Amino acid sequence: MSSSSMEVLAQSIIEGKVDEIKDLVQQALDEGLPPEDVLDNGLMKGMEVVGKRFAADDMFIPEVMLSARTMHEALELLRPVLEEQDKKLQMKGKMILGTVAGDIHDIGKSLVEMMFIANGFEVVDLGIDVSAEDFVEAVKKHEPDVVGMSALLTSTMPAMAETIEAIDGAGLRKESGLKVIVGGAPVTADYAEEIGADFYGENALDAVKMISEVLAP
Ligand code: B1M
Repeated sequence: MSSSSMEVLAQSIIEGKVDEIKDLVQQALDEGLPPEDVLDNGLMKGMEVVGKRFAADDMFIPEVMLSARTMHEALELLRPVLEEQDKKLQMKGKMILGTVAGDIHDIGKSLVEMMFIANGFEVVDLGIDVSAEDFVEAVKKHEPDVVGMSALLTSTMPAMAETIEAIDGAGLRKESGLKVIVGGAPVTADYAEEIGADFYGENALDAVKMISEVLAP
C-alpha cells in the first residue's frame, strides 16, 4: 500500500469519516499491509494531528468527538486482527477510564480517551455511571498502569473517593505501581489530593502529559 493510502487513512480520522473508515481499513488489510502499519502510520498519525490541532484551538469539540468515534470504529476492526497475529503495539501504557457512578457526562472523558490513544496508550473505556465495584473488577481484569476517573457533578465527586477506597481496599494500588488520575470540571487539585488520587488532570492534554512523564521508561 502506498504512502498516499496511509495519508488517506490519517485524513479520514482527521475528517471524522466514521462511515467509511472500516472499509478503508479493510481495504488496506486486503492489500496485504501489516495491521500495525495501518495503525501506526495511518490511523495514529491522524489522531496525532487531531490532538495537536485541538490543543492549538484549531479544532473544536464536535470535530474531535467525531475523530474519536472514527478511531473507535477503526480499532474495532483492527484490534482482533492485531491480537490474532500477536502483534500488539508497543504501547506506552494501559489505562482504564470511566465516568464515575451516578454521572453520565462523557464528552470530557472521550476527549481524555482520544488524547491518550493519540499518545500511544491503550485505553479501556468503561463508559459512564461506572460503579466502584466495576472499576475494581476492571483493574483486576485488565491490569492497567493507570485508572482515570471523570466527574462533572459536584454530587458525583465523592464517587471518586469511594472508587479509590475500593481500589486500595482490594490492595490493587500498593506496590503495583498503579496510578490514579481524576478530572472533570468541578474537580480540583486540592480535592484530588484530599481523596488520595495520584494526579489531577485539568484537561485532557495536561493529563496525558503528566502520565506520559510518569510512565516514560
Ligand atoms: Co450536565 N451539568 N447535567 N448534562 N452539563 C453540567 C456539568 C452543569 C455544570 C450545568 C450547569 O448547571 N451549569 C451541571 C453540574 C452542576 C454541578 O454539579 N456542579 C450539570 C447538571 C446539573 C446536569 C443534570 C443534573 C441536569 C438535570 O438533569 N437536572 C444532569 C445530570 C445527569 C447525570 O449525570 N446523572 C445533566 C445532564 C447533561 C446532559 C445529558 C444533558 C449532557 C451530557 C451529555 C454527554 O456528556 N454525553 C450535559 C452537558 C452537555 C453539560 C454541560 C453543558 C457540558 C459538559 C461538557 O461536556 N463539557 C455542562 C455545563 C458546562 O460545563 N458548561 C453540564 C465539555 C467537556 C469537554 O468538558 O467534561 O469538563 P469537561 O472535560 C474537560 C475537563 O474537565 C477535563 O478534560 C476535558 C477537556 O480537555 N477532564 C478530565 C474531564 N474528565 C477528565 C478526566 C481526567 C483528566 C481531565 O483524568 C481521568
